Amino acid sequence: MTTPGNPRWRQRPEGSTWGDFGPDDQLGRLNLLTPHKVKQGLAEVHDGLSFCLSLPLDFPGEAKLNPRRKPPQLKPTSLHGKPFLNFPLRELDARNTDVICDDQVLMCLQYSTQWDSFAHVGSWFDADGDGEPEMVYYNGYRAHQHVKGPSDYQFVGDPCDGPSCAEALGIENFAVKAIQGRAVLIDLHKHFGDARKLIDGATLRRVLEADQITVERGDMVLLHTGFSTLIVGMQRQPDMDVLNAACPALDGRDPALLNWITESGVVALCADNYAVEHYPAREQDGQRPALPLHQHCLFKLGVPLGELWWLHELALHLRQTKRSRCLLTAPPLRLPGAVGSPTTPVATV
Ligand code: UVW
Repeated sequence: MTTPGNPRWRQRPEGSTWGDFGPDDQLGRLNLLTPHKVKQGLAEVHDGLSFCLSLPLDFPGEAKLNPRRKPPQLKPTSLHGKPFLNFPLRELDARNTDVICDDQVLMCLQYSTQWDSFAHVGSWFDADGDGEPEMVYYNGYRAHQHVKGPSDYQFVGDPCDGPSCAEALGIENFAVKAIQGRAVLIDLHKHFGDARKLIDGATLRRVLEADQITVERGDMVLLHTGFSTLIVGMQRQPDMDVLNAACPALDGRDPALLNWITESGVVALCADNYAVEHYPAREQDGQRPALPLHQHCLFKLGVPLGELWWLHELALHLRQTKRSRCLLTAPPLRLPGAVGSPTTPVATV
């Protein structure tokens, strides 16, 4: 589709929402979290019970799920070579009675329970209509111009180290929006158990029908697959032979599934598994995204993805009470320029 007038793009990817929420939009479907949707979420609070939907952030353990992502490392802050942990303040003034602890963390922002921002996955696409594709992200924001890193892989031979910053589409935009509204839990684990099963559009529709679940425009979706429950049982020593063949995962190569995401008006997809979608995706010849559901959600539609959430207890409760909806409150860190973030989501029922 060609739409003149946007400073960043003249044509947008087929099936995308670029420009629909405004020329400079950076929130995508989060725009659908209106006061009405927050009130709908609040109307789901019957029992006053709250559920923490985060794993301990040092799970899954080791660097096996993704070798780039290492477990968090905590250590004290220090001054003049003195670590401030169990630090008696009388070291500074003999009259002080206080004892101080103060720490810092080195952490991969997408190691554990997390949100992907729209700067997490972009694509080669001819946004300016000159016949040549360029590296762009949601709503035409550009690699290097808006999403900045230390290396330009087109021109620099050797990648180099250095800082990065998403000057547009950073995760802080989601934090300011606050991410609160109604969520619907789809219990795939209840239907398919611990074995890997690719969930295509037809299968998803059958589950929704069997469980009498309706996803309405502006709802967030929680996908309970059982994957995080296995991870917790592995006690920070993930067994990849088991995990690679475990639990249901969305089939990002299925056009009917992608079409359901488009048509349903879902605001965010949050799963208790590694990538929401089955990864690596099913083989497909020719040029194609390696992460087709990420491309559809993060690049085209502006649908945030939540990964490695802890849904076990919430799913059990909803199963017992024959419900599927809750109030979900899940802001990421307000960390300017980051492309992903840990989150401690809370479901209230
Ligand atoms: C993959 O890397 C497969 O997914 P993500 O980066 O979103 O965790």
